[in-house]
Amino acid sequence: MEATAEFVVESPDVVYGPDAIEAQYEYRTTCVSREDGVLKVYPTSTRFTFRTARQVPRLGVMLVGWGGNNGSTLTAAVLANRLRLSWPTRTGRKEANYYGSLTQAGTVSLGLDAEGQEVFVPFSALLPMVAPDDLVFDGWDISSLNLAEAMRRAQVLDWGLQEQLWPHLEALRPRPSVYIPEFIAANQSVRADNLILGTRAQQLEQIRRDIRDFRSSAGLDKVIVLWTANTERFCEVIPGLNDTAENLLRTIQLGLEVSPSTLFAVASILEGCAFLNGSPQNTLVPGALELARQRRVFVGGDDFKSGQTKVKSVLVDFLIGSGLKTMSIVSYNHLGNNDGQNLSAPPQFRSKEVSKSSVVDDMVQSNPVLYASGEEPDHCVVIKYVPYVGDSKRALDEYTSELMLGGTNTLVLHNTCEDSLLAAPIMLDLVLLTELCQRVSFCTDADPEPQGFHSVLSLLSFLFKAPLVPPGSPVVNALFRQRSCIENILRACVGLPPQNHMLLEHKME
Ligand code: NAI
Ligand code: DG6
Repeated sequence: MEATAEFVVESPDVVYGPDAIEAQYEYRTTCVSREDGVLKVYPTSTRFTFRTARQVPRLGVMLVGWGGNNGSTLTAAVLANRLRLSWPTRTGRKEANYYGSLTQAGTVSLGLDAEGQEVFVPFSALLPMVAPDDLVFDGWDISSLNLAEAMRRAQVLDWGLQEQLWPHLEALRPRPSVYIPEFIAANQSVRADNLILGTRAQQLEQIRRDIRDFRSSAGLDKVIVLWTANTERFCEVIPGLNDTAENLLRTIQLGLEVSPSTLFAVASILEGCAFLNGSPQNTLVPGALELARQRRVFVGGDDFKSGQTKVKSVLVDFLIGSGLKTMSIVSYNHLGNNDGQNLSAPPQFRSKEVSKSSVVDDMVQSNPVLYASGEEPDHCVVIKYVPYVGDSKRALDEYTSELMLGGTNTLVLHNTCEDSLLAAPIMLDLVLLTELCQRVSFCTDADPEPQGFHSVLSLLSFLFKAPLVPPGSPVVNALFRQRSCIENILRACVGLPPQNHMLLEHKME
């Protein structure tokens, strides 16, 4: 496969204009209704026109928690790639890459060539996307360390790489941020030396000024804000406080309870910037969701789906999908980075426990042959802070499933990895895909008024442990269904049919 492959779709349904790619697309699906005890299935077809603007913007990314392990690692990774850095390790020289990024290191099949072989291109070749090397970073942190010092504190990257990056990162310093001690663990107070003071309303205004300042001083067309700061405790959703956009804005003006992450979400939305939540807490309270909808701004969340949960959303899909009845899932983690220290406090652990535990619901509910209504596997999540292992997270999982005729199958997994090196490429994909979605509009024959995707950008589900979806929309956790959703929607934008893996050409004499 060629590493970079430009392609053109030769079809009367696809027009490559100077400004946009326009594709006519037949969306074929089915409607099901229950009639007299029988499920009636009606194939349906809707004609869509997709329009994708071709001009990629100069894109800025503002990370909340910029000086953390994920924030500093992502910034370092983009710089290392931009500068084409390589460095010695005990197993030989390594070169910068974007492994772990769906858009940069994943591929899609365009179809079969004359020899009947599949032709793959990088995911990023499907539609014009911002190149990660061109991203411009800025952000906030309650800790004042510059990005070089933050990289050293994180202890994620090889020393030879850190040395080369140091002069480039040293000049980058996080902007002061909002610190409300009761939302994160008390053990975080020692790093809180870089703060926006004042009332909640003044803090909101400062965040908004920061976004505007970054946009103008860096000459950006767009800014996306991504929360990668500490996991907060859940906030209560209370009528009158944060249940509507109006109430949430009033709450901020009155200085009533609002979490720092919700304050950042509101500031981003008011500035017209997409906001993505990489942590598990319920930042996007109903009032924030309503505000996003009113302002037509994308929001996405919650909690990056990086290692253990990604495997879980494949493995349980495999088990239940192949007809085995998974009855128990037990997941232990221990890690020694600052995230682990913050999660050692019960309210912050609780936020993570909730998001890590919700990830098999759709698979269980998809199989009424195995599970009676309301029945679900036992699911236990344990996280322990073990400073010595640093960012190298250990995840141990045990899956126990019932086999036919009373048999039992127990699978045990041990997964060790640098947590931030898994999270950073996911952050990259989130930003690149969100930006791309901002350039896509569509209409149908029945509703010719062009519209964009719903403000709750559920297309990003692949990248989140507890995907936010529009009200009433099914939540999909199964990883390959999530991946197919992204791939097939992007294919639709260039008039390609969904990937069906049937390979009928090879099933005929
Ligand atoms: P970290 O603790 O190294 O970084 C978080 C940073 O946020 C710290 O530098 C801290 O000073 C800063 N911070 C805390 N409150 C802040 C506020 N109000 N405003 C601005 N900055 C603030 O943690 P790490 O490893 O970078 O993870 C970040 C988040 O991503 C955590 O919530 C973690 O649970 C979540 N996450 C991480 C994954 C991974 O694989 N690394 C996967 C899924 C989620
Ligand atoms: C311990 O689980 C710490 C967490 O922040 C995780 O490392 C992070 O959420 C990644 O979780 P997972 O399940 O996607 O590997």
